[in-house]
Amino acid sequence: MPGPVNTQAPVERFFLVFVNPDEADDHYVEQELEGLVEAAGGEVTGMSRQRLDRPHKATYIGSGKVEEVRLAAAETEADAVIVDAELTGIQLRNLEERLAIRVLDRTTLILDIFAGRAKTREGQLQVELAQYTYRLPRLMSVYTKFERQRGGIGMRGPGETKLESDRRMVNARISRLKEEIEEVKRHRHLQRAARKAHPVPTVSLVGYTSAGKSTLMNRLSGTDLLADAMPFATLDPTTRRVDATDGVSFFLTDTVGFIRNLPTQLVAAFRATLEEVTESDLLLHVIDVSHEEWEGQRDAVVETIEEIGGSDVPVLNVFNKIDALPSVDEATRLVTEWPNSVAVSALKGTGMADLVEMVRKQLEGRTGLVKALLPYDQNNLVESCHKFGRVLREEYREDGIYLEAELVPEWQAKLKPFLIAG
Ligand SMILES: Nc1nc2c(ncn2[C@@H]2O[C@H](COP(=O)(O)OP(=O)(O)OP(=O)(O)O)[C@@H](O)[C@H]2O)c(=O)[nH]1
Ligand SMILES: [Mg+2]
Repeated sequence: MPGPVNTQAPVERFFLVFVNPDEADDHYVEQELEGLVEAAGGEVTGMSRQRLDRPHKATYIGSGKVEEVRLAAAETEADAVIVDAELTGIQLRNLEERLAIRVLDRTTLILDIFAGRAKTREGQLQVELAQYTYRLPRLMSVYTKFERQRGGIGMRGPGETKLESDRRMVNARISRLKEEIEEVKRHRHLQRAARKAHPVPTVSLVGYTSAGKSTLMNRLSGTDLLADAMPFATLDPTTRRVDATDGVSFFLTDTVGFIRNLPTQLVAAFRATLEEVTESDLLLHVIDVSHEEWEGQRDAVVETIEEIGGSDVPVLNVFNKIDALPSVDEATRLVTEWPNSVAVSALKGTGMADLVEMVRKQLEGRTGLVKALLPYDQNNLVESCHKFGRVLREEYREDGIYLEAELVPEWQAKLKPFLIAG
């Protein structure tokens, strides 16, 4: 009898090439890419670095470096080389030819991780759209012998070159994906419209990948979401209602983390998911202050928020992982220096009361106290206020139902015909 067959794919081995211009960031940049390789299920065999003022048009790295990488990759028995940059189709093809090995860039790696993480239909469609959009201008590298052939590509039309027919097919696929995303989005819009109709404000967690968003979400809303040191543990968004003890209620959304140089195709493809963020009443920007590069990470997140059109949403800076700081004074100093900030440890639960209090204050302007007298046939409205708002007083009087409630403006408007003074 033959032994059990090993069905697991062998771990892919990667040789890394860095072109980071600033020596001071080396450690961080390398660690980040290694983390991405691990998240994609790969292994690092070695690395090489080149300082470049300007990348070479043909091969990105210089020709001497290309030769050095070719030898090192072969010696370490790597399956592929990853360049920590966004490469053009020409650069990819030239590098694959000269290195005699498959070549990936950072964006392809990130897209690969996303493809592995997407669970919902919408997430999967968005990742696929990003992949095709990224691949389209780089299609020519399909013709080097190291590029894996993908399904669907390769049917030749009459009188067309293979490249032309491939482009046409990818374009058709992109259009179909966009249509499908529109369809799923319409459904999501209905869900969100239902949520928006509730007199409860919405809050979204944003931040660099691994900053602790899901850990904070679990802490605040009792969810059991995956929280992991691996980058991009979260891809699809989750929303839960949070009812804090001191009378503040809001919908909290956890979503995908950001990273520096986030591929624009990815940001564009994820527009539907990220709309949730831009339409929130408040953003909690979770920052891992125990990270040596937290200020750079913070800037990258602020940039991405701008890119998705969320600059107008108020932001509360949540300095997280203060348990991992060398001293508490550090946390105190940060909070005094930065306006609209609070220091917490999502892991240990430190600072949660302060955080909730800050959220309450920020949302205060969102809800207002209304007093209304509703006819008995408006019982549905009363029920909704109970279910989703904060009813402070309710009396069944002869002339109708008297209600005092805290509501967001949309709901204040619904009660408008029944408002009473005093
Ligand atoms: N020491 C410490 N570790 C924390 C804290 N909060 C989160 N972590 C850890 O940081 C890692 C990342 O946490 P996540 O909650 O998955 O981070 P995230 O922001 O959701 O990450 P992505 O979904 O990948 O974008 C996990 O290993 C957590 O246990 C904290 O307050 N202190
Ligand atoms: Mg997460």
